[in-house]
Amino acid sequence: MNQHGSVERKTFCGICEAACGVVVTVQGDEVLKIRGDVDHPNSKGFLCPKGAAFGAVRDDPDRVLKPLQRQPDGSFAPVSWDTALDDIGARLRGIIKRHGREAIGLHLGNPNGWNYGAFMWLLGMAAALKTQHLYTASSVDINNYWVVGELLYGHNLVTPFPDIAHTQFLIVLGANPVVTHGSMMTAGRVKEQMAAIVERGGRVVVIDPRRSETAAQFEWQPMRPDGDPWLLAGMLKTILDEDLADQDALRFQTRGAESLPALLKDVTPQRVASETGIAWADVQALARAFAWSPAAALYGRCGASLGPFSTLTNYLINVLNIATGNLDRRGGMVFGQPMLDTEAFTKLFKVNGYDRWRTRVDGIPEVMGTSPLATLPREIRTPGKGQLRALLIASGNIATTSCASGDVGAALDELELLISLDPYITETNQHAHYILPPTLWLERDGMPIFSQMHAGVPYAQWAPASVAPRGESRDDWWIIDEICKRIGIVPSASKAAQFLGKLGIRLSPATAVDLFMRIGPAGDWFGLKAGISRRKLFGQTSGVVLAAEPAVGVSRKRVHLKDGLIALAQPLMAAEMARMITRSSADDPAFPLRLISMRELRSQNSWLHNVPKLTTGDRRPHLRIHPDDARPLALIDGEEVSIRSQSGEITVPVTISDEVMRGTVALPHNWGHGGGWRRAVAIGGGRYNDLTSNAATEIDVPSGNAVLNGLRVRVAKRCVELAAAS
Ligand SMILES: Nc1nc2c(c(=O)[nH]1)N[C@H]1C(S)=C(S)[C@@H](COP(=O)(O)OP(=O)(O)OC[C@H]3O[C@@H](n4cnc5c(=O)[nH]c(N)nc54)[C@H](O)[C@@H]3O)O[C@H]1N2
Ligand SMILES: Nc1nc2c(c(=O)[nH]1)N[C@H]1C(S)=C(S)[C@@H](COP(=O)(O)OP(=O)(O)OC[C@H]3O[C@@H](n4cnc5c(=O)[nH]c(N)nc54)[C@H](O)[C@@H]3O)O[C@H]1N2
Ligand code: SF4
Ligand SMILES: [Mo]
Repeated sequence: MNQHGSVERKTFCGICEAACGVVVTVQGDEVLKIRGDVDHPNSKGFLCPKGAAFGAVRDDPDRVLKPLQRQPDGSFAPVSWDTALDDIGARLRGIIKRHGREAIGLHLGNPNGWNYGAFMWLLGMAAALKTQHLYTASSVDINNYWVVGELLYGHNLVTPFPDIAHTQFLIVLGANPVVTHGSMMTAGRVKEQMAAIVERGGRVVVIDPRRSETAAQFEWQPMRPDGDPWLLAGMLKTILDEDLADQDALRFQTRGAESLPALLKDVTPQRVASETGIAWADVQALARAFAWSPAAALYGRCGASLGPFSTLTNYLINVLNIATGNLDRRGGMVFGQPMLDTEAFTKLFKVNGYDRWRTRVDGIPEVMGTSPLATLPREIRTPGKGQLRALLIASGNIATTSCASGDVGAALDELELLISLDPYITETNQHAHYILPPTLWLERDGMPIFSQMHAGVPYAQWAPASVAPRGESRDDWWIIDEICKRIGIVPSASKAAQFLGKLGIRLSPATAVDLFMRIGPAGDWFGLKAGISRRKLFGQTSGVVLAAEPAVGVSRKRVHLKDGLIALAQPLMAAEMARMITRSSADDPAFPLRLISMRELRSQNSWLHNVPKLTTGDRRPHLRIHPDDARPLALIDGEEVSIRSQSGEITVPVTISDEVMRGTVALPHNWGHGGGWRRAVAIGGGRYNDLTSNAATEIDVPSGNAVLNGLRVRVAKRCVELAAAS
């Protein structure tokens, strides 16, 4: 404590996957300052504007600090925890009696990735309910990764990431790490690490329809939206045709490599060039450079993950890395080395898997026990056994962030009970019967359950809460536990926990994770080894380095399939390839442009839009359009335009700029707020996902992942569209 009575406490920022180490200056109940922690193994002192401004979220006058109950007139009134929880319990018991446990659903939004307690208790609650109505943000994001992990490596969570600290050639396919700080890779100071690749004589090539902040700093290769699987297929074809594959790697790491030429038999140079907008000679040159590099990594993210063939795209990304000998190589793609062995943990409780059952209404394969968000409105509306009647949403704003957001909002009103755990009244939970206030990451202990899986420097961190919770907020896991108590279930997939729970002994998530971590590869085995435990980590809150770099040469140990061999031959992927080849991708003259999403530095998906410091200037989402596309439409920079898709229409201001390719338009998503976050609502703006579709025919077939990019749209002056409509 210093002379002014303030103390410094270390933890990590719980906003995005970078999980930057932070030092929080606290005086009594107040957060005075948040700065980067130079001692953190990955972030080494880095902090972005969001982490630095987070104190304003904690102190936000619009923050929900008491349980809220919806009144008949639609307004919300504060009630006590007991009143809220008892009434929720009674209503859920009634629903179970009338419709069965399977009528209750759960949705896990993105911030659960930094909330291990909530994450475990929600999965545990779904397991105890034996409900198939488990939804997650992964189905508008990364379900295709989980499917490819299961198919190729035998476990959903095996998702290799680039070893950017050592690579000589990084291909960034549809990702913008300069703004997003990396996803499915926790590479601290990512911008500097990428710049260092070039400084040491290597290359960074960014393949993107937009000259993103990342593309602007490195080599930009423009490509048409949805060109990804075509580009990758063309590159793989080149590598196989020119005998550039690493046969030793294929023999040692894989089985089924002989199936690859047949997979590509209908991929022609002409089609690759027309689908990608990249000359065939350039595709070949890229493939050769990638294969010749001594250490290369092909990394794809949202731009490669939110298109109509996202599982196929992801499969091809993996195959290209494998076939060039870059998987499990220093400077290539590497396996994570987490503090908590999440692969073993999920395996033990049979969470991992694929297509063990299909969704009730649309018959879509489950992914890790979850159903896709695209199906949610139909699961609410379609009568019959298993119809979704009650939903608990934890940190999700799906009436904005899910595909066909307007339809989601409307469907939520048809539920018998909607409960939301969220610090704000959002456009989603304004439909709820109860809004329950959670603590925020500064106010609870933290271990980076998600980020630890893809850490460039494998590390362990577990830090106590930095500051006391505001108001009557409670940890998400506690809220879930209290609800479970009232319906007589123990939120766990573990039989032992179920048994103990019936005796009245309930573990906390901290105890459960600590137990499992201590008997894991990095654990202290209760004193038998020099490893980690929660108590030890609490004493070293900047985090402990587990290894200087991720191990390589471990693929046979890390692959969960027979003999540790990667299964390259995948009939499902051959079927997807055939579907792609036969699908016409000709432009629809009624919707001649392709819309893509855009993330911004001072935003995090649909939130942080109520923080004054992060919302200065004109924060309305502006549509970016190329001058050559704007001219025939007679658009004037800054004017309001209409964007129309097959599914909806929104109005936004336009910015004319050559940062997007001709034929592509880009729009920041997850704006257009409603509810009680007044500043966010006042900013206004069109809601991107009012243009997207949740039709079962408009999602990625194998994974159920939503299609949010490459959307066919037309843009027009407001008056022109209004005249056409009347
Ligand atoms: N500041 C900030 N950081 C964030 C977030 C945020 O909202 N703001 N969100 C977090 C979350 S949840 C995630 S998942 C990550 C996402 O991390 P990233 O994937 O790095 O983020 P995006 O901005 O979605 O990047 C996608 C890129 O793909 C391009 N693109 C669009 N369509 C296509 C296409 O068809 N093909 C190709 N090749 N490219 C395409 C876009 O122009 C964009 O530059 O970011 C996380 N970090
Ligand atoms: N068009 C388009 N749509 C997209 C995307 C895109 O690229 N384009 N990206 C998609 C992606 S990658 C993702 S991950 C999703 C994200 O979408 P969501 O999963 O809906 O996540 P967020 O918008 O990040 O936050 C959801 C809510 O969590 C609340 N919250 C924050 N911290 C806590 C906490 O500690 N506890 C609780 N209980 N609540 C908390 C916030 O107030 C906010 O209301 O959006 C997807 N939507
Ligand atoms: S990069 Fe992500 S984790 Fe780091 S400070 Fe910013 S929001 Fe927080
Ligand atoms: Mo995401």
